[in-house]
Amino acid sequence: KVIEKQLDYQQASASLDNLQLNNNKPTILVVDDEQINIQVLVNQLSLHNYYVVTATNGEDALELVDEIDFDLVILDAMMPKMSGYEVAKKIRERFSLIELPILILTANNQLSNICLAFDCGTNDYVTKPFEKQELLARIDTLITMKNAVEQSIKDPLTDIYNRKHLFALAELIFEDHRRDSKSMAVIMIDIDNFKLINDTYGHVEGDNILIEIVSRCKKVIRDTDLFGRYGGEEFLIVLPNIAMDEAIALAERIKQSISSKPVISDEGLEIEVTISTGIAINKPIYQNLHEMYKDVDRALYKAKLNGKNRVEV
Ligand code: GH3
Ligand code: MG
Ligand code: MG
Ligand code: MG
Repeated sequence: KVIEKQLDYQQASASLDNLQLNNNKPTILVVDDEQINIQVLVNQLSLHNYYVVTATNGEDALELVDEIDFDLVILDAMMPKMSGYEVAKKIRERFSLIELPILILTANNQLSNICLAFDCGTNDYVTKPFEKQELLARIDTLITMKNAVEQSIKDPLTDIYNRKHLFALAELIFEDHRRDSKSMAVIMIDIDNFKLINDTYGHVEGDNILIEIVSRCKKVIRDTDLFGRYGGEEFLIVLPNIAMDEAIALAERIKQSISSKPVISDEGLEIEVTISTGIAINKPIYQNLHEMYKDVDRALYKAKLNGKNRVEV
């Protein structure tokens, strides 16, 4: 059993390497405790140009879901230890219905189980033995919908949340923290002298710098923090459950990660980039998130006035 699991894991990490090399194919995680079922699906899906990663139990599946950006998870319902329903529920703690679709594939066609599956957050339910064409059609639809949603919430250049989606999620966090009197922070980042950078190195290089800045920020912030593009060269980070001193420390680390080493241009030039940052913490007097944005904007303005490449509150 242990060896089997290890092999499985090796297979999974090999898949991970492949994924990072070159893979534009939609990626599907197939979870089933029976190898024969997995094999049938892997054959079918690979033929139809999907990239397939497999797991034989829920625990491994959840680990993989944390590591790899899947487009779909196909779950067997009946598995020892953790059922497909439980796995679905756990996945839904991390990803919403529109972020990561789940399809349950099972021999069980009882109404109560079908309803349970949807209660646990699955998007679709197919019974075995399945019609190959129908299953493929359902998979295609689920993935098409996921991609469409993704495009509507992400900024195409940097692949982080766009302003509209960021605001919508931030609103939920704000209300949640207000209700429970918890502390949250908003950090606003603006690249210093970006117009000059564009004028000096061109807009294509400017775009590359935006992507690089986003990548450096991502390395510092936590998984639970919201990160989005506010405008041209302005970014917002929404930090749940954080006190002012921690937020300042985080903003300083971000500032440091950008100013400490130049961005290397396509032509090998070293481009020095700095950012200015404003921070606001939610206060009981704030009636809405908009008031917090106003404060964070004021703080950012202060950082610019006081010489840029700095953090202000
Ligand atoms: P400051 O230090 O005061 O922030 O000066 P700045 O030059 O950064 O500020 P300003 O607002 O004058 O200029 C922002 C520039 O960002 C102008 C615009 O051309 C550039 N910009 C906005 N969006 C993009 C983008 O998507 N790509 C590129 N390359 N440039 C962009
Ligand atoms: Mg099973
Ligand atoms: Mg600006
Ligand atoms: Mg700027």
